[in-house]
Amino acid sequence: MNRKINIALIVVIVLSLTAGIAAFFLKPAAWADAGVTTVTAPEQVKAQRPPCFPDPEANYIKLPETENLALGKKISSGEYTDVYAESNVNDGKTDTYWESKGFPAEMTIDLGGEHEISTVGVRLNPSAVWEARTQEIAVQVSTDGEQFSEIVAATRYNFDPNTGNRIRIDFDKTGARFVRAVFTMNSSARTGGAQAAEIEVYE
Ligand SMILES: [Ca+2]
Repeated sequence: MNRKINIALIVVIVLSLTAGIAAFFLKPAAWADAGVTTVTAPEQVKAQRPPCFPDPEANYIKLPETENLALGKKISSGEYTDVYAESNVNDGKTDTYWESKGFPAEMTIDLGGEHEISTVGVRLNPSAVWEARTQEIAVQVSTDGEQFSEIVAATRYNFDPNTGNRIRIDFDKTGARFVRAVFTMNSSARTGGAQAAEIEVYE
């Protein structure tokens, strides 16, 4: 007798669960009648900033949105500090960086062919732990990799996390295959060399 009651209870429970699941999946229209609103989730691949929050990058120095010609290209430089090898300077990541051993420090990028270029950008990690600093940089260009001409004389640029820890060097459009950034000073007390997370070149 008890066994029959147990079976009957199990049947009732199973039927109730089945009905509940069916109602959940098959009757959204009934929910609407009950005051429930269904909202389709937007397509989203990263965290979105609600409009009421200020844009943390609003004051960042703008760099061109065109192709960065330096990305992944052949580069050459002198000695570097510790593990901060030159290959970090054009890997497309701001959390990897090149640090030279001493000054002057030259970083030469072979664009692989001649381009009409007009902007060089230098980035440090935008994180606030990379406090503001000044670096002195000149820009030289070449078409053959041997004869270089200076198109921007040594100038002191302020890197500041409030403006994205990046600087932009603009000059008259010039034909170049090789671009060389010459660093001659870094005000950061943490290093005796040049630092760059990325050096970028744009037409
Ligand atoms: Ca990098």
